[in-house]
Amino acid sequence: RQNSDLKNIMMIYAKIHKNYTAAIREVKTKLQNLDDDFQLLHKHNPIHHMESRIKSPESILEKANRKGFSSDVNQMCKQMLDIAGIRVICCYINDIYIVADLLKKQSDLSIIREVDYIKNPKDNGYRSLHLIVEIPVFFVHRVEKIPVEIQIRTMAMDFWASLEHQLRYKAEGEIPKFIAEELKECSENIAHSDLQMQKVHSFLEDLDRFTPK
Ligand code: 0O2
Repeated sequence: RQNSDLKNIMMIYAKIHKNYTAAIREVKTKLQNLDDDFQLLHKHNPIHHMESRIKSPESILEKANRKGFSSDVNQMCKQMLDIAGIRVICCYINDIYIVADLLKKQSDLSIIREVDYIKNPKDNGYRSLHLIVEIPVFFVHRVEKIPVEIQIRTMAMDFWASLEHQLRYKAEGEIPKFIAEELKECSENIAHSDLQMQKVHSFLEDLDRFTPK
């Protein structure tokens, strides 16, 4: 079944790719506009940079099998809310919530799900704010509402998540317990540094605000 399911996905992957690319483009433009306007108003860019990706057919199939989603490809795509993904990397923790709140105010975006892995980190130490949004995309003959997963995190959280992902991939399965403990400690140190950097940034912003020009 695995092979025939993959073949079914491959048959419509060009269409999937085109639709989700359009949705990513729409959401990225919104984020870019917010970042530019925020810079103009507050002399600070909440977004450091962004990355995006469309799930590969293999990864769609792996997740569908793991989560017990439908084998009908159209149904499967409806159930999978992270085929399109954008990662927003911020400088400071407060920036994460600024970006999320500004997105939530946009009337054409629906927030489908929000998971705050910063207030409630995963057991392994993973931290990020996850939003699933739905954006209307206007095509030639139709309007389609397409889900996009937005992961918002600081540079420090991104550093940890990227290396942890690489190490997990290299370990090909369960990471030994002592390594998992090292990684968790590393995540806690990083969280502490994030708070310190936020404190310094807020202090300098206040100083600037209250200094007579
Ligand atoms: P990729 O390569 O980013 O696409 P799932 O975890 O997919 O079974 P769910 O509910 O969608 O189910 O998960 P969740 O936690 O909301 O978000 C999944 C995505 O968050 C992952 O996507 C990762 O990008 C990221 N993520 C979640 N937990 C961890 C973690 O412990 N370490 C790291 N490094 N990233 C994590 P994919 O599909 O796994 O990968």
